[in-house]
Amino acid sequence: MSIRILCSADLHLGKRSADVPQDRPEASTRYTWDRLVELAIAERVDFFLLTGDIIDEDNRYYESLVPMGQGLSRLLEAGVEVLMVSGNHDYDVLRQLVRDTASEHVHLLGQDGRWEPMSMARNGQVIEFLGWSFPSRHVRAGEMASPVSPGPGSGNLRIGLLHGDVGVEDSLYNPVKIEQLLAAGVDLWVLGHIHKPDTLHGENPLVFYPGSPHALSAKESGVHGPVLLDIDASRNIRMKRIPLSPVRYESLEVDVSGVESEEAFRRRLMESVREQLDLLEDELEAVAFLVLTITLRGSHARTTDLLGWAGGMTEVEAIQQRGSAMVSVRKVVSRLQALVEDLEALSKENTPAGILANSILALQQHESTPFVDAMLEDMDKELESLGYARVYRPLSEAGMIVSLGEEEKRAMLMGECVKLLNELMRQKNA
Ligand SMILES: [Mn+2]
Repeated sequence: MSIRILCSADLHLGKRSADVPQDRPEASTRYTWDRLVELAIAERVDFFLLTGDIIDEDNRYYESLVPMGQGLSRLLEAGVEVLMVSGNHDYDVLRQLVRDTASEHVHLLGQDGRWEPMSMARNGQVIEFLGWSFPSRHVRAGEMASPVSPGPGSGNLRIGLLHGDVGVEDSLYNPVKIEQLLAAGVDLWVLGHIHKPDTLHGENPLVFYPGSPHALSAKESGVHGPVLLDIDASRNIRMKRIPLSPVRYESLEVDVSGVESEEAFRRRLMESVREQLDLLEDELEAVAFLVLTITLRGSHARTTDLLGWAGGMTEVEAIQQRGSAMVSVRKVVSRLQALVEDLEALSKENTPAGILANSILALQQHESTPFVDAMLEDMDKELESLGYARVYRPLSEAGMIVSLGEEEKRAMLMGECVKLLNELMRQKNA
């Protein structure tokens, strides 16, 4: 008979998704916790594995206590065994929550940073679990002992649970070498910490990150949801991802070359959105909010007009609806080309247009010029002062201000240079 297991991690109970209406229940990870519990019960799973960062932080204790307690008791009634390990965010609070919601069917493995084995019988099979929990917020290289299955060749199915940063040597969050996992005598590793779903090793053992079940920001684009495993008596593992996240982030590129009017622009844009919705069709059933980052590509003489036409999109709650999914636009990014025949020649001119052309070329080629460096420096100053602004403090405290990477800053700057240059050229040619 087969064993059915639901795997998830990095729920961050207590957090809400960015760029969606904050008063809607679907914005909150608590919503997804309830869906996970329902799914485990509806799919009649034998085990529900949670590999760390289930709770966002210690200060989420009171917020998490009731939903956790309710969920765990529903799982208990349904006869589901829950096995967890804690991660860097919930190393302390998960221990306390599990103690307070005391149940003999809820197990937090490997407390105090020691590997803990636990055997459980189901459907005539014995399954040996092996888990390790974060003892503190930071765990550096070498601080975790390598996992070793107890006793050789029991013939039982062995499953490892671990939170950590596989393959990132200098990580503060338990850097683990994949070799350590492959050598542990375990048939299957369920990992936590990385929010993007990822399979690191296909079989013998299967090693994977189920990823977070609830997308929290545009950085977590793509499908998110738990993984359902069916393991038959001969150890064949069938793996199925359930796209459960009520929020989905995607980026969409729209080529606006040759779009001459606002009407044509709208048509091009809505077509692109529809095409993307068609592609995602099978994964939208549970999605309440599909949040797009739109990148405009191609070349266009009236860059400023174009960005004006695009501006209205980000101001409304939704631009389209597909089934239950409301489609919104969080941001429109310009990656338009300069509409100049010979940028190289123009860049030699000591004119405003020449300086802009030179800057665009430098930014494209990842080079720096005094002018580009000065603009980047100004940008840093402005961004820094924004961080201190009183109006943004609530966002900052909610952890919703995302800092821009070097690449992003350069790309933004290039967008501005192109916009200016195109405007200059248009005025010159008018
Ligand atoms: Mn983590």
